Amino acid sequence: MDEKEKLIEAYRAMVLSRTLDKKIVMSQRQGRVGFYTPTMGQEATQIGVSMALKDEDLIFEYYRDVPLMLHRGVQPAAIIDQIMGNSSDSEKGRQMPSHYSAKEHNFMSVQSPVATNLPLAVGAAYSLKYRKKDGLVLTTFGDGSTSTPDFHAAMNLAADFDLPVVFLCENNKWAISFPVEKQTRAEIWKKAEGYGMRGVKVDGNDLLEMYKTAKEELERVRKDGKPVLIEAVSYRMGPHSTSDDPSKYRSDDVKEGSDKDPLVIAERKLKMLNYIDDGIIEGIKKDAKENIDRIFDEREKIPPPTPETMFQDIYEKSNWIIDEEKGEIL
Ligand SMILES: Cc1ncc(C[n+]2csc(CCOP(=O)(O)OP(=O)(O)O)c2C)c(N)n1
Ligand SMILES: [Mg+2]
Repeated sequence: MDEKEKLIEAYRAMVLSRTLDKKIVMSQRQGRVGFYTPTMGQEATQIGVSMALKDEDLIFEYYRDVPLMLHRGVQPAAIIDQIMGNSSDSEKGRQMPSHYSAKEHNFMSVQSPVATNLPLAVGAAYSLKYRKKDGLVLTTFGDGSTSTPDFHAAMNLAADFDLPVVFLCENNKWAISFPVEKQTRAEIWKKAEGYGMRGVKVDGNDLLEMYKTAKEELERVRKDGKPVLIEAVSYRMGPHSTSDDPSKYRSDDVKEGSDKDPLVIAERKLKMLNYIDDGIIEGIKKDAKENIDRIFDEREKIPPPTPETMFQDIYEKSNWIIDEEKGEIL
């Protein structure tokens, strides 16, 4: 795929995830979905990095990474199934919504305590190095997650052991209602130096900038096997979750369709390159809307997991304890 096709495909994934995001939020307001963590505003950050990944790479993502997952080939149906916790859900309805995984695309499962994915990513990178395997490990997290012991432990170990980890901080300026200015006195990318690691800051609202930086940085990690911290500055355009009301604590909203919207920035730049025009944009948006509406309606009809599934995946073979419990419940 040449660069032009790659960028158009990335733009298509941005539109798809924006469309899916809005559909899920709207459905939650209609009582059709329990809970969800919206991704609007972080599409360019995630897809720009995804464009620089290879199939063999391992990803320890966090709850806001739907655009990254969609761009890497996870189907919208799988995201909807997880949110609904239906019988097709990869987590069998046992996880909170927005706690995805996708084994076939090397996405590990999302954990609720923030930044706990970081030490796991470092462990996986150690394993890659020990077994002399190709590939790198990408781990993603928010600005607020840098205030955890896990961030420190993971950064230090990855640098000290020279491990191929890409730490992608998706700085969306907020940790629920807590602004990044109050979260830390230092710029996040600069913290890398304290661990003896390379750190870079990039405009996470700009797909082309994000891709350029990710390409350079990931190539470097593949070559020298050393970690990097990328701080991608974007903006959480929606609420923290569907249970949050940001009007209670902030007024500096970036409106959808405004100059700061990553989708608008991508459209402007891709038009300047003559890669897309208004007709193509309209077609991509129409296709996304039709597809997501159709898929959502289909997935909504899937029944919840049956009670039997509760007893699966506990032991390889059933035993008397499981059998006894089954007898009480089923
Ligand atoms: C260790 C831990 N502390 C607190 C929480 C509650 N919590 C859930 S999400 C969140 C905000 C995280 O903000 P950030 O890392 O910036 O990610 P964002 O949600 O903005 O993408 C908090 C405090 C948690 N899940 N885990
Ligand atoms: Mg944040």
